[in-house]
Amino acid sequence: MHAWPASEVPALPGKGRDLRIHDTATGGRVTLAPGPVARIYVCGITPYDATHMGHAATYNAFDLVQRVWLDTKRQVHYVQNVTDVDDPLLERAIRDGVDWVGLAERETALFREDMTALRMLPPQHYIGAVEAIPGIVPLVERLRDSGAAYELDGDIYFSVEADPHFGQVSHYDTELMRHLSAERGGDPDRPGKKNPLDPMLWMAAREGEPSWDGGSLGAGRPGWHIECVAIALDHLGMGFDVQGGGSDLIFPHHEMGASHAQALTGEFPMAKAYVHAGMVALHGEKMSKSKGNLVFVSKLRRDGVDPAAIRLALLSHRYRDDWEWTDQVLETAVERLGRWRAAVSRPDGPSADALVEELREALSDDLDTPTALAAVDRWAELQTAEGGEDESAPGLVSRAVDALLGVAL
Ligand code: 5CA
Ligand code: ZN
Repeated sequence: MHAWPASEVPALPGKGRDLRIHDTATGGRVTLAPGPVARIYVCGITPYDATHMGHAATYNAFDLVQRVWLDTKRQVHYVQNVTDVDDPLLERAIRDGVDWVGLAERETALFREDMTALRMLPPQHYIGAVEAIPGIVPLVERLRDSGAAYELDGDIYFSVEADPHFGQVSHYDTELMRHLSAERGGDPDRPGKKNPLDPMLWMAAREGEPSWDGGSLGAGRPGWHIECVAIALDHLGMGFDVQGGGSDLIFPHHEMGASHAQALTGEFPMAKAYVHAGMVALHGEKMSKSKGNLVFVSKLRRDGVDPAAIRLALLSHRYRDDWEWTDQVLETAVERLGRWRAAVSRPDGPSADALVEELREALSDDLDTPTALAAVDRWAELQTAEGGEDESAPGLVSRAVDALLGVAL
């Protein structure tokens, strides 16, 4: 699949700091020191509805991770998937009486537009689950042939006991795992499974549902976790730097994915850090396609809201926190954008060298965006109150806010 156009990332004087980020697996901060090419996999959308502020907040967090790396003069190898065949997508297509392929294409196209408008850096590899199927089949066959997977009435399940490190991403207890598995696409109550938590790797063709040639597996379609793992291993290999997504993906998705990859390769860990963004809520409940309590990026854009203001609204919260979207959050961002733009539109101003370092320090500190915004606020206030004589300052502030925060002033 094609991704979306990249906005240019201005180079800043000096060099950024290495990222210290919270890793779900170790439960603490890790300092990431990637090689010259940092490797990141971020779980993509299931394209049955438009991009909402929760999605945007999560992609914003991983966009910042990349901007910090780029500022340390590294390259970034970024991979993202599209879950373009899965139960919720098929269910929505049936509900609305539309073709599931068309639905997925339309919503993916809208997602690309939203990401472009928000200046999110595009992945180098943007891969759909459907196009990944030829690579998924041999992985499932390997897992089955090595005894890490088994068949149940034609479906193939992964045996969680096959990975000695199973449980080391989420550290959840069995009861919670079982509960979340049932809630998030698993089938812990299906009779005949070796362990109720075992996730499906390959689902045998069902009447009225799309299916693909699965070689020795028979016709069917892939399970959710193996889809992301096949794409990640194909394009990044084991031991990549960051596996990213929202906190609702910690279990089962990222736990199972890591176990699939570790059982396949015998290597540990799949990723150096498992990074999770908090959940954005609306009216007190997690924003979710299934509940329908959504604020869409595309709707705000149609209403004439500047995408830079949407981005500032996202940045005003710490990425790991759960937070609530309100009109006030957006109003504050619109007002802040106006102040910043006025401040950089002057021909000169107070020196911004210290500000660039403050931004670097804040972002390298587990993406502390509220502190970063406060630093720019202070420069803008000083500019308004006293001005300054540094002719390079307004341009430097614009470039720094663009390069590090993805906001075009
Ligand atoms: N296709 C899978 C991942 S392989 C999926 O979870 N798709 S999704 O469309 O449901 O979500 C896309 C991303 O947005 C995921 O990282 C998910 O954790 C995140 N996300 C979904 N809802 C919210 C929310 N309310 N707040 C923050 N992030 C969210
Ligand atoms: Zn995923």
